[in-house]
Amino acid sequence: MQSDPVVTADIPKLWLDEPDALERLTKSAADQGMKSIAHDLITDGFTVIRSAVDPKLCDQVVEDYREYSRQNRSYVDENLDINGREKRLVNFHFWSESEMKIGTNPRTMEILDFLFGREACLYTSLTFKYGTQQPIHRDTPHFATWPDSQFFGVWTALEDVHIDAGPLQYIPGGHRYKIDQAAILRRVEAEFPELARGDQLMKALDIYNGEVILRSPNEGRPLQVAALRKGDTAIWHPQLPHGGYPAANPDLSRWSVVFHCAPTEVQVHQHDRFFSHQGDTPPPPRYGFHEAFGRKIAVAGDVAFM
Ligand SMILES: O=C(O)CCC(=O)C(=O)O
Repeated sequence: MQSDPVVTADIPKLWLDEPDALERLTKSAADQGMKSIAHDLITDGFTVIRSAVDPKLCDQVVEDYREYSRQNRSYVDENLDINGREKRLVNFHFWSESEMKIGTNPRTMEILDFLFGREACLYTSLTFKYGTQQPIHRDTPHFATWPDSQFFGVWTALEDVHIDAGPLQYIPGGHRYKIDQAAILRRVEAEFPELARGDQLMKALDIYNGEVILRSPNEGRPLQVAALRKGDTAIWHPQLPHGGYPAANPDLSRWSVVFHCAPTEVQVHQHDRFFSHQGDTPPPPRYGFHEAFGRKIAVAGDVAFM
């Protein structure tokens, strides 16, 4: 059964981003493991929880994906990238109970509750058979919230990641510099008044992404490649510049899943709102929830390749 959006006024800023975050952490009654994760996210914007997920659950997701492919052969074949490899599969947690179990992993969710200071939920997910080789980017334009940065990417390796398969890459500390997205949109509106609104917003996104690529190497510490093994979970801050390292052998699999997580009371919006919505009041809610394994799961799109 689907429930309505949960709307709460006056959610405070993410405490990890406050100037006194480290002080608050010292005073917190949280366990050492939780504190160490929060510390990493405050200082680096990235953390790894080793062996967070039972390897058998990881194997089962891969098996479920193979079964999904058998049952949807023509849809899979119609959705290959230019190199003939399967694209990213959105929201596979609605098809695979094992993937839903990974997304709602009790310890990970408890950590997210602590990081948000309120109950966390699942928004959407992406399942990867291959490395994405995605350029360095921030997630904020695609997962926009009011207040900002109420979001974490929560990525689990479903197999040991081979260095040649295009591991995750990120720029530690690169989550702190600011980009004024409203100013970018104003510039685009002034320079390209003839463009349709959707095209102006896409152009603003291109400019924003370009600025992240250009500035991140100078604003953060040296780029890191995450060496993750089956069952390890990484969590990153939405402003962290990250992506998929180029794959020396793009035919190697790199089974993995990323969950996009937010507080239940904060709705996640897309790049159109990110650039154009003004002020502190959030835009109207856009999705309700299912429930699974005691957690709220956003009803935000079906299982589909993208
Ligand atoms: O898995 C990867 O290679 C990159 C994932 C990523 O950048 C993302 O999901 O935002």
